[in-house]
Amino acid sequence: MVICSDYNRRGPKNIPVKEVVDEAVAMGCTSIEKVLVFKTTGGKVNWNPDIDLWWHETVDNMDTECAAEVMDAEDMLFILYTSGSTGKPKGVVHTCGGYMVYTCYSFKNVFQYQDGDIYWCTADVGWITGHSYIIYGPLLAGATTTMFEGVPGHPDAGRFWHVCEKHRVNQFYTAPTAIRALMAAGWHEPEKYDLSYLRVIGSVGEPINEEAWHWYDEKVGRSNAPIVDTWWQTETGGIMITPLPGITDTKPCFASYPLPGIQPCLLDPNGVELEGNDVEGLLCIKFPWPSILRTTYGDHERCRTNYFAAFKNMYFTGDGAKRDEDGRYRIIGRVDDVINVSGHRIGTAEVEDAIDQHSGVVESAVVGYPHDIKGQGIYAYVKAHNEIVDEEHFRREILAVVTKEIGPIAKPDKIQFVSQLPKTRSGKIMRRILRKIAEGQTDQLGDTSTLLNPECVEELKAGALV
Ligand code: 7RM
Repeated sequence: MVICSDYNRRGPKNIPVKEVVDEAVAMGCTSIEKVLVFKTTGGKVNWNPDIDLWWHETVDNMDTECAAEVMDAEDMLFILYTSGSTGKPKGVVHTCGGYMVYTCYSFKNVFQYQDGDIYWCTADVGWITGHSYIIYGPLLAGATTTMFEGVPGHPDAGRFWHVCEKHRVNQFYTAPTAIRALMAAGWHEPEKYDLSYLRVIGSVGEPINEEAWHWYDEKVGRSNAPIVDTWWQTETGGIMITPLPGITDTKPCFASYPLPGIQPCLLDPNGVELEGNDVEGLLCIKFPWPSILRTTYGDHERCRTNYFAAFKNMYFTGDGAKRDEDGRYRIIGRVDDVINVSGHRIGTAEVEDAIDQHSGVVESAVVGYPHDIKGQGIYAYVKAHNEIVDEEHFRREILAVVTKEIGPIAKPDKIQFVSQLPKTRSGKIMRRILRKIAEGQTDQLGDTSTLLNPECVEELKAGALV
């Protein structure tokens, strides 16, 4: 059974959720027997009486008692798909016992939740942050958790602060991309609201830049609500590295210290652990924790090679990090081909796969570049089969394919059409060059002599969209 709404509200737009579900069912999700639809907007929907049921007509006739199903601690709880450096997204599997123990424990401690508090996490529930810290952690802890349907900037840049004031929110948890967008849209906006109930404010999803950290601290937290810069991943299930409010001194851009029980370490590329402080390396975890991923759905070997084979007896996170003179961690970002767009992990390979599905495309290469609001933007280099007649039309078609295959979040911000991509002799695309061009640093391309087709560099530079 699928439970969905007719539409979701997203700022001024209504998203046709039922229509998306209809399409999935039609495409061959043969296991689906019923679709239970909650009427949110009452907008127009297609109705198949064989499988569709209205929520309001169905629940009225239901028993109010429902016996809990007994589960084994290691039974699967959910699968959440996440991007890696290669191939299709992996289905990260979490199980009942460990995940619930850890999200409850970390929620209570990181947010210092007290009875009677009102907590609000603005994440999308479809992201691991929504799973762990809107639903499981807070509800297991008996907390009051706020759910918000909308976007930060609608109807204006004061929306979040208005909700905080109205519901007297005590703990507020959001992402740097939202902070930067709100900061740009209304530097003084938070001052118009009573935010005196806020005791802890959190950040998650990507490195928070220093300017955004200070704005969040001063304008939102009024220098009186510690920022918890929480580092973790879909695979870790819950928060791993974070300051603890009132216990750890905060430092801009630093996720700081691991939670009790978590054992991070930094390795050099040869897998040698870097001892002591003031070092930088690949972030690994030495010892398992309750909500560690159990497998990648349908492919256990892939889980092993992806996370546990890079370095012996270690979980490898895919992130690089620094440890300062006091042992605090600062996360630098992904070391693999993964772009972090507004806190969403997007594999460059996935976007390339989607673009390549357009029949007019020969091949493509996707890289990230610094973006003021999103953290990173998506830059695509596309080689077409034939001469392009209408670039704008072609661009729109490519964006439509990406939206359909992955989702609107993966739409390239920039598409540069090229006659060839820079290739090494072994046929690998030289992403380093493409990354530099996308960043506007054409004077820092480095050695291009190992390219099979060094002549393409001038064309790439001339056509750069910067
Ligand atoms: C919770 C979540 C995981 C990746 C991770 C990092 C990046 C997350 C922070 C961060 C710097 C942070 N799960 N990341 N939190 N980088 N500081 N506080 O985001 O699976 O979607 O992404 O996100 O690169 O590996 S996720």
